[in-house]
Amino acid sequence: MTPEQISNQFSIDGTVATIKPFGNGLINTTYKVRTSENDSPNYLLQIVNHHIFKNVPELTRNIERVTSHIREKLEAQGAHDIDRRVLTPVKTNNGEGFYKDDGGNYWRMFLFIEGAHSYDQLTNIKQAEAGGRAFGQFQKLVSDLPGEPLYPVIPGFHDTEMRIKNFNERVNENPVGRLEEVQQDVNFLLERSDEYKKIIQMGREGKIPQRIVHQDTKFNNVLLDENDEVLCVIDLDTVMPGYVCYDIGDAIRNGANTGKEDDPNLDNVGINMELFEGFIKGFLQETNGILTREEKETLAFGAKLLTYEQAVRFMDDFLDGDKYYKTDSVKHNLIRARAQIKLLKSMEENFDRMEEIVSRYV
Ligand code: ADP
Ligand code: GN1
Ligand code: MG
Repeated sequence: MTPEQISNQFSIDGTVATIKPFGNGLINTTYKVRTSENDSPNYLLQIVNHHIFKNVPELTRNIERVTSHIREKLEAQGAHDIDRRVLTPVKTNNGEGFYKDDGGNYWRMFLFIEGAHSYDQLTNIKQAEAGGRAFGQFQKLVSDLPGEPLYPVIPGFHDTEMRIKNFNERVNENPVGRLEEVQQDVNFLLERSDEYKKIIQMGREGKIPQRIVHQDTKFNNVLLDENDEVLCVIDLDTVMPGYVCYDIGDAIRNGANTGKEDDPNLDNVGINMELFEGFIKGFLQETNGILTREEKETLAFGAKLLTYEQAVRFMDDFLDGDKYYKTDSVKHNLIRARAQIKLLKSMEENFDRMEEIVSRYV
């Protein structure tokens, strides 16, 4: 079926005019659906990657619960422009949250949020503060979600112990014969494995609480308005119970890098301390009152942890023959992994300053 036929399975206003690929996500496939009438909204159509998100009905239910809870809270606060402040899922003509086509693909739709910008890279400190605030606000909005815990869509998503165990297995198996050329990088990562099990261990010992967190806090998952003020956060597939340092940590990993996530020139890559400070400031502006002392002590470490984990994940996928992430070239995952290793080294060198900055905002 064509994307146009799929769109007509959903309960949309107006008639479909054009459908074009949209955005730079690494996991799902996204299209913008324009309608021909001026007074009809546009839509965002996605194929959910069901190899990664194995239970799409439960995933859909999580997103419905989270978005309707946020909407209710915004309404109760008398917020304006609510359709731009939270994602609005669109149902199928049969009232379902997704449409499964003959080929086994799962499609879903949201209202397209107009006038919104999402950037792959930040250009200034104001954006870093906005990014920090966006994920801080999100944590506050979902902190009182009623009902049973959210479904663990990807069990152990940021479970560093599990990631390291899987990585060790991959290294031992060396399934596509790529280990030799990356042995040094692999050693670098494995030497650090004990250090980065700390958060999981603290959680197990009850030193830090589990909360509902976003877990995929790339800057292009934040929508900003024309003045770079926060509209909302999107890409809610991984919203699950986890630890607070995952969100601010991944936001810094992705956003406070002087280079790109997949920068082939490692000289470009490093931690930008001004942007780091912006993220911390914005995040703590929103969350200072709800986080425990122990949680606040994990924030700077979270940036290192998520960078370490991302290096492990990209390298793991490289060793596995590129099965998880979309790639543009044979070495793309290796380039990504090396850029993350370089970023981690830079964070290790600057860690005392990072901790000192956090202590100024708590
Ligand atoms: P992926 O999981 O592949 O990253 P996303 O849900 O993040 O997919 O969507 C990809 C991109 O599409 C986002 O980075 C953002 O630019 C844009 N986008 C997603 N949802 C919306 C929306 N409802 N309105 C406007 N733009 C959106
Ligand atoms: C994926 O979907 P996207 O592009 O926002 C990945 C994240 C990684 C990120 C690295 C479900 O995010 O965990 O940090 O790529 N999402 C999933 O760019 O694995
Ligand atoms: Mg995304």
